[in-house]
Amino acid sequence: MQSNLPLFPQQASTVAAQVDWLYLFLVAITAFFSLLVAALILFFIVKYRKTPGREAEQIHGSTLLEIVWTVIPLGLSMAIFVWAAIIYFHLQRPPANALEVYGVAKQWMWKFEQSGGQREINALHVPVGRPVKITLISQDVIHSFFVPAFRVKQDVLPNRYTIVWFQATEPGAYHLFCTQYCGTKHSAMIGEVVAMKPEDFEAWLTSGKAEGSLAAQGEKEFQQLGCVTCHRADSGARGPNLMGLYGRPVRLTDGRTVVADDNYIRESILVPNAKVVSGFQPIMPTFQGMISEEELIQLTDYIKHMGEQQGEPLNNRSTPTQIRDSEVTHIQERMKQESKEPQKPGKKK
Ligand code: HEC
Ligand SMILES: [Cu+2]
Repeated sequence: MQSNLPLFPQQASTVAAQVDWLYLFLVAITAFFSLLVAALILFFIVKYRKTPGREAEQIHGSTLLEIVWTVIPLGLSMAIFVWAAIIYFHLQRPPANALEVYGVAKQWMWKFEQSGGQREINALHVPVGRPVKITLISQDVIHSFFVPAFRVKQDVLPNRYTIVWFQATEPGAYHLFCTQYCGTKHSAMIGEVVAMKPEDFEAWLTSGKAEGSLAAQGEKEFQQLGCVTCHRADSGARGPNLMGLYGRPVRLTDGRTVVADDNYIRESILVPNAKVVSGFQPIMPTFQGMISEEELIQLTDYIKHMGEQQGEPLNNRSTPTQIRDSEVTHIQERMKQESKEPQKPGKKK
């Protein structure tokens, strides 16, 4: 918009211009009324200055004036509200075809992971011309993800996934800032988002040394952590079949129904008893403190894609069988035992 007047950062995403127009409108309105008030003050000072032989006159009420100075600001603020809400709604709804990326913030760095397993620190490579959805979480305090050139900003919270999306329009490297004061090295919590031509991005994806896709790593953890003992179709249905769980409503024992999204799956693993699936016993042990945020993301990604790999109908979930209380304690005991042993298969004797 204004290359020789750097009032705003470069516009490098599809929403950047919309955000700037709204912002310019706010600036214009503010400037217009500030100047109007200042000019009127000057005008009245001169026009109604004290002159001999002229007395001040009191005015009591003017319905016309009242209506005018109520309706005009109301109209203006409603226009701003509706305009901003449209942009906000747009920014809150990532398109379905978005490239999925995960980001973990910690004091004081950004860690990103593509679903193919490519990891980066303080850098994120994305293609231009395709929406990119980032699922963000913090390992410690509240941070905030801000890429000025894209005009997107999203708080990054501990214990809860938040989402930000953008579509880059121009190849280039753009600043990434943390905009939530998060400790002594907050100002060093910076990085860059590198937007590349799609073909360059494909080349970049294959150039790194990924340790296998997120889902593949998640599957490994699913075995190592013993999730399979309860969550496989042939595990005697001690736990629900997770096939096709993602994105579907889940009935809970307390009668509520919740949608199985990223946050639900994360909570199911860390605080299994917070929401117990209807028809099942609360026997699942907590994995709090045993799994890192990265591993949680991998497990979730694995569970997300479980249904797709098998191509089975999504509503083919097993029905629970009754388990006796003795069996419940037995399983919990065994889990405790197993969790004390080293989990890396390589270390087993
Ligand atoms: C001791 C058996 C057991 C183990 C081990 C176990 N779970 Fe569970 N899990 C359950 C049971 C029972 C439920 C249903 C009751 C509940 O919600 O707590 C459940 C519920 C869940 C749910 C919610 C499912 C739904 O249909 O809404 C998820 C997700 C889940 N487990 C993931 C895992 C993961 C990942 C692991 C391994 C890190 C794991 N579980 C280990 C028994 C287990
Ligand atoms: Cu921070």
